[in-house]
Amino acid sequence: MFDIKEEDTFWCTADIGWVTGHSYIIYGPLANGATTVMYEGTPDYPHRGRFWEIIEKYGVNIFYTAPTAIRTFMKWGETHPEKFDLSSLRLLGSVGEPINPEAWMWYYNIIGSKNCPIVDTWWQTETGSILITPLPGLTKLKPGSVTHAFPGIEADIFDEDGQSIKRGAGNLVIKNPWPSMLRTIYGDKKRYIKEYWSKYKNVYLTGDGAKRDEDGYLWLLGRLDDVINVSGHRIGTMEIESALVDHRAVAESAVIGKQHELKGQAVSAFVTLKETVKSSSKLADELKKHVVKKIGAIARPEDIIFTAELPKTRSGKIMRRLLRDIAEGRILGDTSTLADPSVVNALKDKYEHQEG
Ligand code: 7RM
Repeated sequence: MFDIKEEDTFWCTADIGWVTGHSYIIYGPLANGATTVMYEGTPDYPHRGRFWEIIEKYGVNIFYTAPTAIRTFMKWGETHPEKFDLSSLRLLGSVGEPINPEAWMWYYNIIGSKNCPIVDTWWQTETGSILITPLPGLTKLKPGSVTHAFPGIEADIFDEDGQSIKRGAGNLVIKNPWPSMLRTIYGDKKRYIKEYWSKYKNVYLTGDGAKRDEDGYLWLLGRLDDVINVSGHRIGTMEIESALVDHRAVAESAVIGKQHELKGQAVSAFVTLKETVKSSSKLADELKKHVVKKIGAIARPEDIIFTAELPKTRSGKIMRRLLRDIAEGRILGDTSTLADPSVVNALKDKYEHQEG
């Protein structure tokens, strides 16, 4: 997956408490005899070029980070990476969320100088290691696609009845066992069987939505719990978020379905703008139109809420469940895994203010 050699210096920027951290900062690189970089700190201290400075200083060859970080670097602008020599890099990796094509291109052009393949690696805590990824140098890449399952892994997309979907969207499943797979949920075997092995017989349910395109490439659409149902049309959060981030003013976005009397659910979009852009109701209208142009009228956001920050876990995953609580005026659920708990309260105040 990473084409790692003993001479390589590998840097995975994940939080070490996230499965990506201990697996790919410690076990993976060290078991392969490579050198690993461990960094504890934020990417903007003491300055916004910190990561690029570390790559230059230690001659990092393989760099593995998350789309949320890449979108933050895009928001800060390319002047920061441009100050450092990144020519030691030969391979880039992405993990944790679907990477939108715009962020993929930025990563490829600005960080990789159009010289480094990107491995977009799909996996879960449950799978224990990467199961779907391009093979660097072998797989023809498509920005935003995880491409194909790793050799030996039988990934498939099933419809509700367990039929394989050859083209189009459905539930991502794994059909055969693999070395690092989950064996139980500690102290709760029943839940293990219910969550992962009950929908389809002898097939592992990942809980993610995915689609297969006309060339047989796999694209992740987000968690099934997050899928939005507008007047009977199922829309992945990823599709709308990617359309929003495609607009020149937008740095990051999180989309949720909010209860709606007529449509079942209506689309609410939380949007972080690039630092040079000011929010306005005119811009909100423009963004709604942009989504309609990219996807269609069905995906048009009912409201756009501008926010400086989105609620994220320490591994950078947006907690859409909390955004739904805010949009539907509920008391916030468990916030203990947030990287910065103050973000949701600020957002809640702002949302109530904007609604009022
Ligand atoms: C490694 C990790 C698992 C969930 C998974 C997906 C999402 C992870 C990708 C991705 C699209 C990717 N473990 N996910 N990698 N979605 N493309 N390359 O993240 O247990 O914390 O999360 O993360 O939804 O089910 S995890």
